[in-house]
Amino acid sequence: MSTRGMRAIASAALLALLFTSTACADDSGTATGDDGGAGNGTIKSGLKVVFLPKQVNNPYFDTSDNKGGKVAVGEFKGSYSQTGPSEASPSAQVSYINTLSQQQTDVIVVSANDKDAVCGALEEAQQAGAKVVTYDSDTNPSCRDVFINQATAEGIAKSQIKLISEAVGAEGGEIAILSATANATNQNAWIAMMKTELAKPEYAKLKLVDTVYGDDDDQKSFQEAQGLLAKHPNLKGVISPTTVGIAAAARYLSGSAYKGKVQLTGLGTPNQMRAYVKDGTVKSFALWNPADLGYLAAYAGGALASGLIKGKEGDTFTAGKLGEFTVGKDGVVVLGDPFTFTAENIDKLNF
Ligand code: RAM
Repeated sequence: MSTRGMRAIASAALLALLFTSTACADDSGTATGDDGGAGNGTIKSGLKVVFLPKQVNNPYFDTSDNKGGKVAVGEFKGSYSQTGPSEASPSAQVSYINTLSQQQTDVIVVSANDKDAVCGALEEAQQAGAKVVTYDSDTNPSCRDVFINQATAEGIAKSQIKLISEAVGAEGGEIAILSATANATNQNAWIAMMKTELAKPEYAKLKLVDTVYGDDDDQKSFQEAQGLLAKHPNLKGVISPTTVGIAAAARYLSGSAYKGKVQLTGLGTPNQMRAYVKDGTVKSFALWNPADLGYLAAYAGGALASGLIKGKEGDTFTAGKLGEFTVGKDGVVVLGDPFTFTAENIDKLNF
């Protein structure tokens, strides 16, 4: 079978998987904490679980927290809430964490804007009895119990470079990155791996000429995209590995003379990107299911706070409809592989 045929089958299978879990997102399951090996108890009911995203006005986190985390916490009969800053700046989350410590929160689920800035506050929260789960963007491993990683940094980077290479075509040329905040743990890990990937012979014709930061702010990201095009007249493509950045860059390109000429890919939500795939600004982009990420993070927090796992390598726990997961090295649990969205599948997904 051709590589393309195999890829099509693999994509269809992944889409089916994504679909199934999205469709099930509102199912209310049993309060199971059946952990398949790390203890036989169930998750305690009544746990207070609070999600603290990078920022609260971001559709990506609305989905991960309010569509995923909330459902999971409901399943194990805890109390769910989301709180956080409206701007994704390095230290903006600290005062929220301090408040959560004082309120005797059982589980704090946090996506860190800066791996160091929130560490002291999280350690105090742990001393006050909270379990700390990072998701999406990690802190230093020493100040959390587990990190729920959406996909490996290597897997994300490989998919981003492959997508921009396919979009730009065989001639290659100059490319740039429009990232989130300069200190974001997740984007920085992905960018480092993208550079490793770009060093491979098959990508010799792609040249990374700039990396800029839109701070996960729509206006700043729009202006940074505009600035990149003004500064690099030969630019052939932009990778924006942030849902805020890619949507803003797509909006800029679609209203400019660069539409369809300068390629754009990155990590986006299908609902924010649909119009730009349909109008030809973007051929493809990637993401995981944010609802599943939040759902898994909540279950990990529930298992920690119930003493079912300690967050050590080899610990296993069951995350409701997603099944069993094993804690890996450094307390990391991986959700799965990134998924690619194109004109063919974008109408089938809604988040
Ligand atoms: C933005 C945030 C988030 C990242 C996604 C892809 O919403 O930066 O941390 O995971 O994009």
